[in-house]
Amino acid sequence: MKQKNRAIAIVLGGGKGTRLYPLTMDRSKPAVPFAGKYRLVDIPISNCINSGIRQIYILTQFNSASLHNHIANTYVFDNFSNGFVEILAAEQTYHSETWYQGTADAVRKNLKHFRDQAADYYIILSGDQLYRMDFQLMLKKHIESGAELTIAAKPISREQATGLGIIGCDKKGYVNKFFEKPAIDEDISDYRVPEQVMMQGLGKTVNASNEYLASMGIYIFNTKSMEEVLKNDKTDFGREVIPDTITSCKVATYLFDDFWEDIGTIKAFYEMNLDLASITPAFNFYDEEMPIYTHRRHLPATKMNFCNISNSLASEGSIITNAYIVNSIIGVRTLIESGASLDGVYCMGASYYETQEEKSRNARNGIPNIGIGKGTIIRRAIIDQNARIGNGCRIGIDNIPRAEGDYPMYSIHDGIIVINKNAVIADNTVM
Ligand code: ADQ
Ligand code: ADP
Repeated sequence: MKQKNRAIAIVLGGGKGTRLYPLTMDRSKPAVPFAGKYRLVDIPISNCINSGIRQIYILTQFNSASLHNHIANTYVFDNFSNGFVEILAAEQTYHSETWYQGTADAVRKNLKHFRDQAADYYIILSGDQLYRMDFQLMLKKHIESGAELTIAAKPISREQATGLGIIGCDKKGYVNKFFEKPAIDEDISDYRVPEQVMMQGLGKTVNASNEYLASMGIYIFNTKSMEEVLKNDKTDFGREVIPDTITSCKVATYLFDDFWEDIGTIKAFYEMNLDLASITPAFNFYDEEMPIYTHRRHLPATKMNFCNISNSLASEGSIITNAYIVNSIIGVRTLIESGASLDGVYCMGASYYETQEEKSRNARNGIPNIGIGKGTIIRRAIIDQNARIGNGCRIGIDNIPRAEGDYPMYSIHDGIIVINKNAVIADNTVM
């Protein structure tokens, strides 16, 4: 018997875009390590599982080994739930060799897979946002409103509006206009949302300066309506498909005023990670009701010998010796040697431990071991997985010119130094 009101989830896992480059140099965006022990894709997938949605597609440009491993080893459902997480990579499409041209193009190219599920609703999600949401509540609102499309919407101020899709709606909360990312000097005053709409949607008043509604890039479509609105060659949801849908379909909003943040750029990604290590982070991972799931690695607890550590997170399997660490995240299997000092560092850790034999070979070849060497000082940096940082390095501390851009072993974006995955940084390097 077909389940009632069945919804499947489609996670948009990144374009050709280079916004998280170089973290996406060797892996697809959903596989980017996050918060010490997670991958970005764990956020939307966990929200789906916690909402009882277990048919989940991840659309990504390419299926990197790390993404495949992570999904295959983490999201294994029992035989009776029909649950799956399936990666649909652009490069693997039989009929088209080209990359997904945009979000709508990615969804359109995979409609045949979604049709096989005979779902009633498609839930479209972004792959680079941090939030916790019960999609069943949104689905309930969608069904009750009789809309063909419901857009999750967050009250925001005029200053926040430039990077987001802005929703205009009538007194009942139905969407009547949409403006994708208005410039700061654009007059959008007629997009102000009536107070009663905020009140109806949230059951409470909002901060007086939050008079606009931003699209959170989270959409619930009736399956037939989505098929209809994609019968063209429009490539993007935000720029084209959503504005079109408003003219042809009944579109509702689902108001949401809890924590929600886009983490799609190096700066946002860095700041959000470090915030998680602060005393009162904006997002709470410590929630057993709606946990964020990830790969069970069966690693031992982290060992700390004579350390001074504050406002920091240490993931499992690390060994930290005689180090000073503040405002930092230490990822899984990180080895930090004596006298190292870290401030404002997101260290992603390692995907394996080197054997004694490998370490001896490193020593013979003059290559640092994976981890952070003796007496190395690092400020304001992201260190990608398996990086080898030698002894006595000074990274991000000296007052030297640091031009933004990509260099052989690292990049600088928004003043943040990003050490590449597998990078080899020789002893006494200054950058
Ligand atoms: P953006 O996040 O700027 O705005 P977009 O670049 O389309 O929109 O990204 C949406 C999601 O799709 C991201 O997770 C991205 O990685 C992914 N994505 C982008 N191109 C893709 C492609 N070719 N194939 C697969 N996935 C792809 C959108 C809306 C705004 C809204 C914000 C909220 O357009 O209206 O306000 O999200 O963050
Ligand atoms: P994790 O899920 O712990 O973050 P990865 O997905 O990066 O780890 O790697 C998964 C597994 O692949 C590791 O547990 C390790 O066994 C293996 N692995 C990855 N890279 C290497 C390597 N360069 N040499 C040996 N084993 C590796």
